[in-house]
Amino acid sequence: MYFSRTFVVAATALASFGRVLAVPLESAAVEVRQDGEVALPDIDPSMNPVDALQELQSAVEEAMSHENCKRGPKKCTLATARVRKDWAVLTKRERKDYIKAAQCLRSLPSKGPEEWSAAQTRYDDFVALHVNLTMSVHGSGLFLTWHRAFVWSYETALRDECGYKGTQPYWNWFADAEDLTKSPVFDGSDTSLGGDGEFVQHNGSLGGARHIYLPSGAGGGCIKSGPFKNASASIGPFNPAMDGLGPVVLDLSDYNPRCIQRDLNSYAMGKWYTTANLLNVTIGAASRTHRAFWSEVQGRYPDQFLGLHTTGHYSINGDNTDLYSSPNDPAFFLHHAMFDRLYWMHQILHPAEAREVAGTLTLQDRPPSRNATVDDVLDMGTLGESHPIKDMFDTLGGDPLCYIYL
Ligand SMILES: [Cu+2]
Repeated sequence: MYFSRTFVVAATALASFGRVLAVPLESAAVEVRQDGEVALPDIDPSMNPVDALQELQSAVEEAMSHENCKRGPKKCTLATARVRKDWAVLTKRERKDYIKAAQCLRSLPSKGPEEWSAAQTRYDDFVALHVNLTMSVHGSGLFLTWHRAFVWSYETALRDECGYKGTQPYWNWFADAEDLTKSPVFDGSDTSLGGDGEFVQHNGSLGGARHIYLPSGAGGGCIKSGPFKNASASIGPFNPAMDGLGPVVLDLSDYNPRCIQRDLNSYAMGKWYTTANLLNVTIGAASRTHRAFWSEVQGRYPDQFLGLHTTGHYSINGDNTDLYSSPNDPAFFLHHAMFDRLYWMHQILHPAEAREVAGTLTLQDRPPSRNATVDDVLDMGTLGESHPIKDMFDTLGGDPLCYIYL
């Protein structure tokens, strides 16, 4: 269903009905009330995760259409918003344009501060800022919105600095839960972000702050095929969880040229990218409050639950298991766009929770710090404008965000 058509249908419905609106969909029904409360869709938990996600997307589009009717004239509208899409539905031409822009950013010189001398390229500036802020933008009240701003800045840099005309695509985890090597993102073709790493014998990874053992896949070494074959990094690693990845460096002045490593890990995909885990954080128990969502998507490591965010990192594995320098892998941004899509879905389905913040200013509140507030500024360094958290809640807010997911 195209968004614009949904919007027209919804606008007509809103004009002709009263306080409560019920809009029938093909397979799920979502009821939207004018007071901003969204009645959640009823989705069969035995459905496969790809179909369940599609049902959620339909419900989100319906809810967003109703919300859009109430907006006055705005800088950002559904007609002007960047539409972020699944990598799998992009044309070959669109994928190649994105790959070309990402490679362009990896060839432009760094604009970063001198003390981060390991950063050679403009792409490295993204890695360096992420490294520098790691302890405040993970497991904290900044986690969701900082990463939203980070992906927005990356998408904007691709456009403004590398002439990219498209939008930031996402990697649909759930479509690849059975075999990651067949994913259009990772199949190693010339329209992928490169394939698996070369096989290197190693003993798996210790994920979730070393609570969760993940067996090795068939890779472990440098990316062996596709546009990012043997792609290199200059920064890190600092704290990789894959066995054998290293040696580690100490800081951002430590220039460490090497290849990016991967070990595509279908074990993690199959175990955690399930319908139950998807529904839990979107319409289930862990979706009821922002805090519950924020907490659950980050995993419950001592319970052997990696969570939807970390699972993506450990499915790509290799350099992606390093909490600090994981953005070295260009697939980071497709993973984080999908994660941001999940947050976006949660916000639209739970509008009363959409502008809430949970957590403090430090990773799992270590060292103890005050609660984050909507006025805390999300530092983007040289990557783009820094905005307060409150500017990052509404992806159609227009200052600066203006995008949706399809
Ligand atoms: Cu991160």
